[in-house]
Amino acid sequence: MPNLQSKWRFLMMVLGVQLIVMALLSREGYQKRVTYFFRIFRRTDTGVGASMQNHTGRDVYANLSLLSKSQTREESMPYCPKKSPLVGGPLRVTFPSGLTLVQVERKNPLVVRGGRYRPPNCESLHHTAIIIPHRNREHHLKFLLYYLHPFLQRQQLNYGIYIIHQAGNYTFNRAKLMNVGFREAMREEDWDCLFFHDVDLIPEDDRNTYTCDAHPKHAAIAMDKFGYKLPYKMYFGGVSALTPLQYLKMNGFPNNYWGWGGEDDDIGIRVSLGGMLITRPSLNVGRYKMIKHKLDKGNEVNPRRFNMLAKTRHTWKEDGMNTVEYEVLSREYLPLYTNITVNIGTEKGLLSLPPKTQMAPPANGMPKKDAKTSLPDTEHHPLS
Ligand code: UD2
Ligand code: MN
Repeated sequence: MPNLQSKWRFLMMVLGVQLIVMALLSREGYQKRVTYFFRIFRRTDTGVGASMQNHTGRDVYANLSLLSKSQTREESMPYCPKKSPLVGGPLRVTFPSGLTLVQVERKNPLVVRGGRYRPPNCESLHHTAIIIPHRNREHHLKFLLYYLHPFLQRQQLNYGIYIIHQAGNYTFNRAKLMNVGFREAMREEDWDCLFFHDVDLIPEDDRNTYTCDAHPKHAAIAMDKFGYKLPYKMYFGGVSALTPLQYLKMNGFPNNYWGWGGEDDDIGIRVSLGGMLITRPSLNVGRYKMIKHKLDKGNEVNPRRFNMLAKTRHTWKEDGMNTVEYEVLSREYLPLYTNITVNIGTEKGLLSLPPKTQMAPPANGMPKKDAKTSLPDTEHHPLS
């Protein structure tokens, strides 16, 4: 049986230990240790979700339903904030089979005829047109629309999407289609920024804002196909953004690059010939996934591209926006985009025009032209 003295000694010991523990805890490191403990608990609670987020990002449609359609637009709405509260960072990008344009429409109830949108509750600070050169890539277009619409809505932009569809089977000409897109989009609205966008590039981070900078912007800086790195310093391919003034300052894009390659470098050279610099988002923001594909039939590698690039400094003023010639075959205001089908001719110009029915075959997934929503068919544009 322990006597009273040893009980007393035991009690003192316990008290002593407690005092030491308290003294330790109240020292500088206390807070750190407590935080550490809490972090351990939090990690076990939400670890899976958190790590999934870091690697795969958010659903591009998350929280978009917060934008309600029911509210009627008031005459004088406040401007949207400089930084949209819906922008959050990395997005999850996958390409599920079976997606249809009707599903994309349903997911985007606030997008109106011609692929136009403006925020329902505030006046946007930015009016951006997206110009997409296109032929026979309906499968890619569907995915791009699925991701691009909510992406742009998250950024509270007033925007419109234009597909510039090259008619016929003659060699593809990406840069000339961009010139057409510029002219045709500006005819419709006083856009303050134009995004020139490959159909197969999906942005992976909504902080990559689709607005223009003080200098031409190259947005697709980090692509999966280049290991999320810039392939070379002057690279200007994929997705780029210019104000109308910047675009005209460099006389737009070249019209004479037929087939794959070279035109993006020519455009990069024009930026500096126009006395401008290239701006870029950071590597972790300007991220894109390219939908895998092979080189298209009708877009064979252009063997003359290096010779042409060597001459850009002599040719840029004589070839570009000031000389682009084309014929608009149809303009369709579809639910998710405006489709402009265009005859851009060949190297020799706009000489032989086949009958219209042969020039613009109805593309898969593209509704037939609706007489009510189309402008007059034939407009010739030898531009001054
Ligand atoms: C690279 C560049 C691209 C361009 C091209 C050379 C990237 C991510 N992009 O793309 O900006 O400089 O090289 O020309 O590095 N298209 C059609 N139908 C066709 C052919 C092309 O719609 O039959 C359009 C479409 O928007 C496509 C774009 O042209 O995304 C570029 O063509 P690509 O995707 O075949 O070339 P790619 O991926 O090598
Ligand atoms: Mn591509």
